[in-house]
Amino acid sequence: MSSDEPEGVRPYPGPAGGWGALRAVARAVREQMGFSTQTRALLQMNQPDGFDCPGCAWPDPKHTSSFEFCENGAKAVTWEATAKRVDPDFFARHSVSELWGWSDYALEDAGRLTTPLRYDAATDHFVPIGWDDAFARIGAAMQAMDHPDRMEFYASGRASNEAAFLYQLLARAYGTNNFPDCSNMCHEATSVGLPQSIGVGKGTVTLEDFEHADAVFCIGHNPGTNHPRMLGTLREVSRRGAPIIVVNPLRERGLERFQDPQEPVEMTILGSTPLASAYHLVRIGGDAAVFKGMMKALLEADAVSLGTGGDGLLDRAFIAEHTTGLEALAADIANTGWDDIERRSGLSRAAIESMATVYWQSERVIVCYGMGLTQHRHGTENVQQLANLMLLRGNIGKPGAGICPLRGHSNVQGDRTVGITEIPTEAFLARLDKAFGITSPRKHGHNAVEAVEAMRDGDAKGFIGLGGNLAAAMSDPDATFAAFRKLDLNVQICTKLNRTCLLVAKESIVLPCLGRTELDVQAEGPQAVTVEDSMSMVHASRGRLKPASPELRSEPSIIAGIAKAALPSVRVDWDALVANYDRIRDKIEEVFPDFHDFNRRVRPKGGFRLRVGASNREWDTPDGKAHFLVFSGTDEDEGKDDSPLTLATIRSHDQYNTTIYGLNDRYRGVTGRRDVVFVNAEDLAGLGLKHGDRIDVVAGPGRVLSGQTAIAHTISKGSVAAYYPEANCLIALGDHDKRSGTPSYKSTPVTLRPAAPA
Ligand SMILES: Nc1nc2c(c(=O)[nH]1)N[C@H]1C(S)=C(S)[C@@H](COP(=O)(O)OP(=O)(O)OC[C@H]3O[C@@H](n4cnc5c(=O)[nH]c(N)nc54)[C@H](O)[C@@H]3O)O[C@H]1N2
Ligand SMILES: Nc1nc2c(c(=O)[nH]1)N[C@H]1C(S)=C(S)[C@@H](COP(=O)(O)OP(=O)(O)OC[C@H]3O[C@@H](n4cnc5c(=O)[nH]c(N)nc54)[C@H](O)[C@@H]3O)O[C@H]1N2
Ligand SMILES: [Mo]
Repeated sequence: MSSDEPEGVRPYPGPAGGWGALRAVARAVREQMGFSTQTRALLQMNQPDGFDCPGCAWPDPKHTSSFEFCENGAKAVTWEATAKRVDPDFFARHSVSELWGWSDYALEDAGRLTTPLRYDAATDHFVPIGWDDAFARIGAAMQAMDHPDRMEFYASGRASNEAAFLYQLLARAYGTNNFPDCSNMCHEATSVGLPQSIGVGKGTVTLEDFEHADAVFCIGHNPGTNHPRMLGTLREVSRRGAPIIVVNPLRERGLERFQDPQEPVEMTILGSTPLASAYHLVRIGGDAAVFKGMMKALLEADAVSLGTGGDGLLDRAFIAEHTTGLEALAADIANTGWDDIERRSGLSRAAIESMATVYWQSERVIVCYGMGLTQHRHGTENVQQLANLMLLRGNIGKPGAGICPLRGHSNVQGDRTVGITEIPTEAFLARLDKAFGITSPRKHGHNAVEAVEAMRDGDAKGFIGLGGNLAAAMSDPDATFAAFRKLDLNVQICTKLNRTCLLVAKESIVLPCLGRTELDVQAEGPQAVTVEDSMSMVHASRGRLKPASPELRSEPSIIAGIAKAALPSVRVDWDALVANYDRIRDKIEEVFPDFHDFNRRVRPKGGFRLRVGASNREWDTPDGKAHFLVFSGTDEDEGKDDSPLTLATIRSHDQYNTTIYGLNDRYRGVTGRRDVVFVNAEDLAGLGLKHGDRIDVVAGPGRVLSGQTAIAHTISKGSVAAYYPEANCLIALGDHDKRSGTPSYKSTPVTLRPAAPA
């Protein structure tokens, strides 16, 4: 290590994966589980008869055991299957005020919850409470609300289809569509943007399409950390010689080189496979400019081809048969100047033309994308410009081509499919009402930002969290924490203690639930749940481990318990549904025709794929066509990127959203700390700062992240990155995509200044 490197900072020389990943798996098992007999059961992960990995939503059709090989899957699983416990004794020792001072890492690392808890304001401690008492208190508080819209029903994307379906039934039978959920902070721009373009808010590809793609574009996502099993797929693409083009402000090792731990030869000769064939360091917030630039280059090259007697480069037959709106799009692209495109994207015209050339020289193209596209003020339009680009050459609905949004939580897509949405359609509500003999409310409800605003303004008084940690995940902790503290009721259904549990209300109850890995036995025997991955594949998941405590209940059974207490007059046989989840699946099938024959089709290994119209060139839009949509200009952050520096919040290699597993970010060369900010070396020098300086990041009055260490990193000029959730204090609650409500976590204008002496 060179002597002037800051502590814990040293460039990482190796490929992604490799022995580093295997060592990390071993460490995760040792630190969380010791030498318990449970560890062998972990090898059931993603086995035909085992449980679905809670780590990410990347598909795994071969169902080969990836526990030993997927480092971050192993971290997710060992974190849940930990031998550590927070039991009544723990809560007797530590007051809530004391726990509030603990870090997010320490709170969750303390272990699994073992018993229902109620906050006792007189002593400032959580105290154990029986399940029936807990349900009765929640039911009474819900009944005391003067309107059903006073309640917010939050969900995080780990909940199974069965739990999510019962949860939306509970809320709608109660009388509200207030469903803030993690998706609102994640791929909402996809869920809102793509239906207008192509009639469905999901990805259009299957894993098999990657075997046939002539080129793959990876835009604004970091698979080495967040979707590690995808590296195996990209490796195959690269080995076939198909180009992989990356657009990302940071150089991410997981997009550059991969050593596959499942490949003995690669491992023993220390070889690795290069991934990206071209890596474009775009400016944060420059993607709309990149897409429009690629379309401009394509349209220009198309005109040249036609002018010289060629057939042109657009798929004209596809466009004529399947789309509308090309003229308006072409006019807008013609109006968008190269100088504007270059300035916003931070990339040269030549670089963008080179991407366009790969694009049109390839018959079949897949574009993958993540939070780098969606978490902007115009995230929705960003996604739509990407769809335009794909439609120009008919790259949707043919083998080897399509759009591939990298979903977040392992079942976030499934939760949406089975009704967790604040903007339900009439057709769905009508079927739900018929299936259960209820009358669902028609008024649309709150998304995540709106829910916190309603709590802040006193319009919402009760909150139930089906998993997740909304208070820590949302922007603007000052505003968000204050909003939670005003509640009458805060109920958290979770596996571990987190910050949202500690924001106590008049009545605060924590209900500990089974995790994905654990055996779930109900009145009629052991149960399986189902989940839907990023590619619309639905399959079963069965936990095998002994539950962390005999008192834990499953999410469906907890939801049923709340429902029975809160809604005594609603005539749903909750007990029968929970006794055998087949009955919940029968009801899902009744409400959602796409799940026809659900129980039979989900039994075989691998499950089945839900219909995605666009994959078959069936466009579920009002006029049955795919739409080219115009986004004027290139400013995807509305004036914000006129600021010299723009900050994106990102995930380290040792975290799962607000869950911090450890303090290393191996591929970015950071060890034992998270108080770092990645900056371009020229930008640092321009500010008179050096690599290793202590700095404050300032986003506006009262919005300061202080005492960070500046790291000179391979990041585009004008771009700065820091870790989420620490940097959430820089982002205002009102700063979000107006169309989808997605907070613009990836585009905060900031300035850097030397930190005040400690
Ligand atoms: N181990 C692990 N796995 C996870 C998660 C986790 O926290 N840990 N989280 C899960 C969830 S909920 C989600 S949503 C996904 C998140 O998966 P990703 O989308 O990969 O997550 P991020 O780390 O937020 O950011 C992704 C990338 O966007 C780039 N970026 C930032 N701004 C821009 C921009 O303006 N343009 C472009 N082109 N790129 C930009 C960053 O450099 C970074 O490489 O992963 C899921 N899987
Ligand atoms: N600045 C910034 N903020 C962001 C983002 C960003 O990129 N930058 N990303 C956003 C994104 S993409 C997302 S998805 C959100 C994530 O927001 P959330 O989904 O709300 O947060 P998580 O950190 O995933 O939730 C962790 C908690 O879930 C509970 N849990 C874990 N497993 C289970 C289970 O099986 N059942 C139940 N009931 N509970 C369980 C545990 O108690 C744990 O504390 O954050 C968003 N916030
Ligand atoms: Mo997410």
